[in-house]
Amino acid sequence: MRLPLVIQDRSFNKDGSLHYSAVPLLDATGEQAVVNGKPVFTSYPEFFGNTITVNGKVWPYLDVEPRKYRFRLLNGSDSRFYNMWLELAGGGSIPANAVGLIGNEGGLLPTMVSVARSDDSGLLLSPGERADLIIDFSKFAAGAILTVRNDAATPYPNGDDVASNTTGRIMQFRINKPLSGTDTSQMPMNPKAAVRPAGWDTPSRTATFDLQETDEFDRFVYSPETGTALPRLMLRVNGRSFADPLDPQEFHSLDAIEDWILINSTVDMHPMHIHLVHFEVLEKGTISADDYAAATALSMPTVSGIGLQPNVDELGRPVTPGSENPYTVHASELGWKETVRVPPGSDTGLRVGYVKVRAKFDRVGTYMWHCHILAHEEHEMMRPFTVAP
Ligand SMILES: [Cu+2]
Repeated sequence: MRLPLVIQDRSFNKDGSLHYSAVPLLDATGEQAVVNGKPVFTSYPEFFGNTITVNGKVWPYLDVEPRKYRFRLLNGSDSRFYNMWLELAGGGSIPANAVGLIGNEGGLLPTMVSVARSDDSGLLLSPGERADLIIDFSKFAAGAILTVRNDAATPYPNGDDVASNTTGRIMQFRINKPLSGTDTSQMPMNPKAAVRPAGWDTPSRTATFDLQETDEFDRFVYSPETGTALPRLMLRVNGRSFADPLDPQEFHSLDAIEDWILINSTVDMHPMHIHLVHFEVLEKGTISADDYAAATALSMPTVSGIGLQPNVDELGRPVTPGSENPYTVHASELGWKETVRVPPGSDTGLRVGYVKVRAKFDRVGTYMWHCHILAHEEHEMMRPFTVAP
């Protein structure tokens, strides 16, 4: 059995229609902006719904047989991350070999990753990320009920809003169907090693992109919470908005193999999605804020001489590669990726996060790359790049 599961958070109005928050957009004089005679509203730079839907249904359940099922998960939420795990009704532990991650966006993983439990190994999915997952329901008693839970903080990872009784529940599996035939399938322990193109170990160039959260000072939003007007948040890449001209780093020679370093000085984790290419995630870690400040300015085209330190957390402490710490590359990120979670800077400002990826740009054209928090993308955290002979 192979089933797609599209996970999204939604809010609803009393009549059942979808609710999406919007606030008046104010101009520099404090009056609501008007375009073509109509008052302008703007969205928040993040949206979090208060219910969870799977394939369009709120908190659904699936009746299953006591056999292996293969699921293709997509986090299709606007802004919400999920750290998912299974909870057995009535208590009891989940066997580590009952839940195996075998692939992500670009294909299969070199080694299956157990993502069974909340304590040390949930399945973390940011908006835009996909997971190829096998659950073996034969490891549980007939009649068992498994709830897919979530305990990711919102905004991730530094937000105060820890998943609640509502957003902490995603769906259920109820093992109450008879076995329709013998399950002869095996859990694939080593699904597929990456096959890298020729020249992979000698990239021709390193491009550096700085993810920024800045304020607009001629556009304001009214905040109902505080009763005050605040500058509208603008997210930029190297100081550029979506419609700004291409930076030399955003031109790629056809078939070039290049590294991209994505730097994150904000407190949010940004799931950056690059169109066209599948890439390999090489490093995650931090940069000291002093090195970063010395090498950058808001309008910088490139950064050089910065002290990258892989597998170092927001306080400069070493972290174990492959661990759950967001400042290292996790085993679930070892396949071909399309979206990579870029770790945040520290809230003390001592260090900023970074990730380094490698890709081959093998098709001519102009493509997009953007934060897959859709509200960030719509607040300008999106850029084009061009591949040409
Ligand atoms: Cu973002």
